[in-house]
Amino acid sequence: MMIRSYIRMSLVLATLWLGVVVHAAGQSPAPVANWRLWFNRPAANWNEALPVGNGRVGAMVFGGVQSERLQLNEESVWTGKPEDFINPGARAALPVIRKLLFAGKYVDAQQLAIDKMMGNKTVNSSYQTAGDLWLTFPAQGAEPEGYERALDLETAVATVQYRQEGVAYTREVFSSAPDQVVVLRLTADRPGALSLQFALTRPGSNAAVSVSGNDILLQEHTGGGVGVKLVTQLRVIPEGGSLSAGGTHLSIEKANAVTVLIAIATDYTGGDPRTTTQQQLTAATAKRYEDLKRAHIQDYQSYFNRVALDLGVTNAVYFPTDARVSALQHGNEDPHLAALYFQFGRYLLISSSRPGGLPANLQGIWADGLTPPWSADYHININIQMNYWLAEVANLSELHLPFITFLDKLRPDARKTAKTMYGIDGTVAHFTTDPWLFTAPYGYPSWAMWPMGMAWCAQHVWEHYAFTGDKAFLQQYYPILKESAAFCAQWLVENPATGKLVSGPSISPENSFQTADGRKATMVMGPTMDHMIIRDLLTSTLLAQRVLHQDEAFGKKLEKILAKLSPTQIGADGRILEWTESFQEPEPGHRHISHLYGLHPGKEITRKQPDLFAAARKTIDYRLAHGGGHTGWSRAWIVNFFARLGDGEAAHENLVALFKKSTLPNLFDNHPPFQIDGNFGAPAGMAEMLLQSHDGSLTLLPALPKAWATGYVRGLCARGGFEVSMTWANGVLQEVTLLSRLGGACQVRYGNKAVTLQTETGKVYTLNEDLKVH
Ligand code: FUC
Repeated sequence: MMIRSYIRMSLVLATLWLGVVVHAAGQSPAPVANWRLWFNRPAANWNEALPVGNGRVGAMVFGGVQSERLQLNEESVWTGKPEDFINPGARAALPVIRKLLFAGKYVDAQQLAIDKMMGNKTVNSSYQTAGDLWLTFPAQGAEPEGYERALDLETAVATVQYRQEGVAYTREVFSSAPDQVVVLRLTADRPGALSLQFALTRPGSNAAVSVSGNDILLQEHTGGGVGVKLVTQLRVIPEGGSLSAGGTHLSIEKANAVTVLIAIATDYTGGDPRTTTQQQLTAATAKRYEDLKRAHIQDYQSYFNRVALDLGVTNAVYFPTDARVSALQHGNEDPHLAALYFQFGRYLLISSSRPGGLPANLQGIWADGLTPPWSADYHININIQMNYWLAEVANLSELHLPFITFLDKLRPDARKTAKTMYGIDGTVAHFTTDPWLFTAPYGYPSWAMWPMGMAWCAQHVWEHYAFTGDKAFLQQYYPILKESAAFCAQWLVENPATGKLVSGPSISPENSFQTADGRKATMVMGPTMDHMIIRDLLTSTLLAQRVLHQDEAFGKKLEKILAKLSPTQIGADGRILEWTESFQEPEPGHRHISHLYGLHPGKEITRKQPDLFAAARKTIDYRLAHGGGHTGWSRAWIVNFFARLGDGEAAHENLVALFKKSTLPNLFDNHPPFQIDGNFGAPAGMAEMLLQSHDGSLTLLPALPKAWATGYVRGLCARGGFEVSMTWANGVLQEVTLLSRLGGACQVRYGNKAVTLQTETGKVYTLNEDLKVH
């Protein structure tokens, strides 16, 4: 143990003084600088294990030598069931609560909301593990040598390699989208060297496990009968040697190689999961391992290879990933780790969000045990939205679709909640939901009384269109925008003091303020974020109507509302007001920075409004000065804010803070605990540092930090259907290439220069640092 920690410390120190540039970015990459996470020891816990996934089925690979664990997941392994828990008293209480809030009786209003607005959700629901596969190897005299555990982001294959008693052992693990199974392959360089036992378990001891032929079958009706029916089925295919069965396990003796196939299914979308796993295993068994692997890599690379990024390489790349993270925590510079984190974000999205499936939850698809934090659900007051900030810009547009189809499925319940709770049309959702598709609030108003969940999410429909120009898509999903806008149109009420339209009762997620008599409250009429979201939503809905030539009359109504909507205000101290009035803040460094929605992901605050732009800067500086950014996702959001403010150094500083304070050894984002939103949000912020397209022009390198002085990026996407590649050196743009997918005009900006190009569909335009086409 002591020797191990000595070696690790030496590696850290070596990295520190070896933190020199071995390869300037922009040149062809040094061979070692590839996209791999690797470690020289097995995972000591779940936060060190390596994730593989095909969007639906995932595994965390621990890489133990004598005992290997693959913790398994399937996206629909959920307990619970649909439940209508709308509080029947809501509708009558609504005008009373509004009146109390307008009169400044915040605490009284809050009490009424607890009694009359919060639903009584009685059915527990949680995402859960699909089980664990255990491989047990016989004890050997000698210690393993040359141990390496790795995840190759270029192939999406995890490997474990070591030598023991003169034999080299290799394991490969991947989750195949084409074949819908997890595949594990064990080989050794000496014939007959593989003897081991396989067992399948699930926490809670309620699963029925049986063995038949080459298969182990695990079945459970999750949630004690209130949840999905789960089947996890394992097939062991040895080459050489013998296979024998125990009560609940299978053993292999002296095999040359073994292929293991794992199929997991539930009845979430109907059908018999047992039939599904059987069919998937039959089909995969008929294929050779090499063919399964080839199909997997081909499919995965069709997404992954669309973007290349080089921010520079130092000697740090010679060190294991955990040593790099730890060296960075000691002040080492490692731009390649930032690029690795970016590509890891893309890897995680490809592995947890595929068309036809559920969206990535709070942990993507990877969660251990039966009670993951926050049930690993879909929080819709920032978290799931952040999961998808990366999708379009990082050239993974199709992977955005699970979120949008999920919103579509939320609509019936969202309509019912709007009507029953508030007596109005359209769709509403609150702070969170799950695959049982509820939209009513429950719990405490301090986080739940926020009717803007759907309105924020709906914006993703417009964003997908803005990047792709896909009119058929917009036509199909326009009702998500329209119904949410319809809700907002009726939800807003006039503030008697200002004559402006305000949203309420509502909160500024999940922040609180101090009332005049020193008490803590959360609900108001008119939190700033609500108006920013509504402004964004109504504007996008109007744009969609113009594209689709429909709903003109409704559009006129929206225009009137926009004109009367309460504007974003700047307080006496120069910050953006978070609520309609300036309150004392019990938590000035609060993790939610909701009133900067207009800066990011919204587009209300740009350099075209210098006052708001400066106020946004003050707002974020103030939050940070009071300990802000202390959760992974909050820090990731801050990276995006500074990118939008055009401050590359501050954006980079916060990215490094994310690596230092909120990153686990396997590069998972740490809330704490692990929460995947930061893994998507920070790479999205990195993309914003390199390219922005939210304000009508395409801005190149708007927030390039000194630490990335020389580099290149290929394949980022911009609104208007442009694919952008750039090289830069010593902080200066060298060349930019634009592929116009949709044709049309495009204003390109770099520093103080701007040029407008008239582009043709499918044509490539190359510009130099003066933005001259050549
Ligand atoms: C939001 C945040 C929490 C956490 C939870 C899952 O409500 O306020 O920090 O990320 O979602």
